[in-house]
Amino acid sequence: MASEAGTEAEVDAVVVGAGFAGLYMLHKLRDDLGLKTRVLEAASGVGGTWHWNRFPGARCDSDAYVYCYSFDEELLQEWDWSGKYPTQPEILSYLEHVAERYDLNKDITFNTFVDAAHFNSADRVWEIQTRDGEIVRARYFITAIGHLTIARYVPDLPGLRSFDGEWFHTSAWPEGVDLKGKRVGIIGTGSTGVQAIPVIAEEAEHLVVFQRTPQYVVPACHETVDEAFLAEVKANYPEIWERSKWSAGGFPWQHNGLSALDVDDRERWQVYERLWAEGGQKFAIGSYKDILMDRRANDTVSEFIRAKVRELVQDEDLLWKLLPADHPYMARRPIIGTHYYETFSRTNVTLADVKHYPIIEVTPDGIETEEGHFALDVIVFATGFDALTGPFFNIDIRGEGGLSLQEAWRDGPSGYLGLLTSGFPNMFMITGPTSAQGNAPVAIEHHVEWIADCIDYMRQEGVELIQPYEDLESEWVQGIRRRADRSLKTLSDSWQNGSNIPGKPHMVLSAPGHFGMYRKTTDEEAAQGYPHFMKTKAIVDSRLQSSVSTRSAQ
Ligand code: NA7
Repeated sequence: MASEAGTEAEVDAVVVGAGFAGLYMLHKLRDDLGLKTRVLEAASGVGGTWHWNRFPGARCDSDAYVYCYSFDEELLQEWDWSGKYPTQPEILSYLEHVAERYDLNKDITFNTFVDAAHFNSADRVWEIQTRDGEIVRARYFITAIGHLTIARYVPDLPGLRSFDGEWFHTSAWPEGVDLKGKRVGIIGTGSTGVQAIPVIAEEAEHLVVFQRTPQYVVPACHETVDEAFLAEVKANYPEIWERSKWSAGGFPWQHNGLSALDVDDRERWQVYERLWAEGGQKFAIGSYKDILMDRRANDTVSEFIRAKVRELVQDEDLLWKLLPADHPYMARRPIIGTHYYETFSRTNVTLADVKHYPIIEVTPDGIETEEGHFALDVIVFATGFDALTGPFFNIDIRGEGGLSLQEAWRDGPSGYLGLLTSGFPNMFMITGPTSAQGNAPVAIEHHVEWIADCIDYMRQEGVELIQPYEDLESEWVQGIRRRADRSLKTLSDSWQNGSNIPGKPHMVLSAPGHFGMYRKTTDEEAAQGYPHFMKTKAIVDSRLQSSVSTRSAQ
């Protein structure tokens, strides 16, 4: 389907984005509810984050067997993952397979950037405008825009324009880049930098890593999949999903229910050793219940990782730079890596500590820091994203009375359950701000199914518009802030609390806590007929030309 400049089209629902979220949303709305649905996607193909993030070393860091859809047992049985953490091309192939299997591509318009989405109060529709000038009118406007990926952050470094070499962001990796024989600089050591650094070090003539904050990096222990394990998983999928969906983080495992402070040092150390040997994100959420909430409990695990770093890094100067000390483990999104610390011992790798010796400027032939000049042919920005709100603000979204979303969220994003926000009726958000996050496909499936059920309810009950009551939404957001303040999530600058972007309001952007509890809350909301939402029905009597909004008892 091609965009036609200056035309108008009417559908039931517009979904923006064709990643994990958009593909499943299209399938639900079109194939289960029978709605005329159109997906608009900026990229040339499906995949969302897995379309864009093509940097060397890109792979997911959730275990593959739960980093997929669960809604169709046949799909689960027919797809085989090659390893514990599949690479970007493999995940992209999976999503392409899904799009083909459910015949989704025919309702997706690719290469189409959405510039604006305005709510037309008179007609009670959203008017979604593409960069090509097409306007699509829809009753339901669903943002499946991801919370990272598209809103790339490149710091405004003086002199960048003067650089004679190539530079790019990791999520906009150009085709055909050859780093062989090049002097490469990479800025950033988040999940992306940690994945890219060991792989680029293998290829480049020399790699300079510009590190601002030393990270806690747990070994991924990536391996090709054990056939017997895969067979066991496939035989037990229903139970694995049940556990994952009601767990704290969307995985089939949980913490052991104990406080890290209730056991002796030896026992605790053994638990951490076992999880470290197993590797992966299980280390972060499979030990004690209070490592994210209690600083003293957290100290035990933070110190364990520091002890491991001391074992892995022999050189004193390197160790001093790499040892994470200025924030507790888990105050940021946990990172897993492969040969990360070991890479810094290579003779073709230099670690530049830009916390103590900040970058002064980019020069035509490299980067000047307070420590000295680093000559470079290529600069890679692994500097992250304007997370959660950035993808929304890329679109000129206007709700009731022309209110812009950017203005409404000036002091920080809002939303009730992270699924809808007041003043923007029928604008549904998948993994939007103030929702609970976790293993992404699990969160996405939940949000998609909740939204589809809500739209189904609206159609059955004759509800034309739905939006949260402002005061109840505000209570939800305050609750997030209170819970975030009690956790360790505010103790480090990161994209999770908005502090990675200059000028962005600081607040924890997602609902902290237990994903299964969040699911329970959202399910109850639906079962009770959406009591926290204002529902506007059409008046059948045309003489009244009006509407009825209802508020049920809370
Ligand atoms: P992150 O986790 O936001 O990491 C960005 C990195 O870039 C981080 O190490 C930053 O340093 C660094 N950074 C940002 N600006 C600068 C400047 N001006 N100078 C030096 N260093 C800078 O992004 P990722 O892409 O790695 O990961 C994002 C998520 O994607 C990840 O959590 C997964 O969910 C997938 P800092 O550490 O803040 O000092």
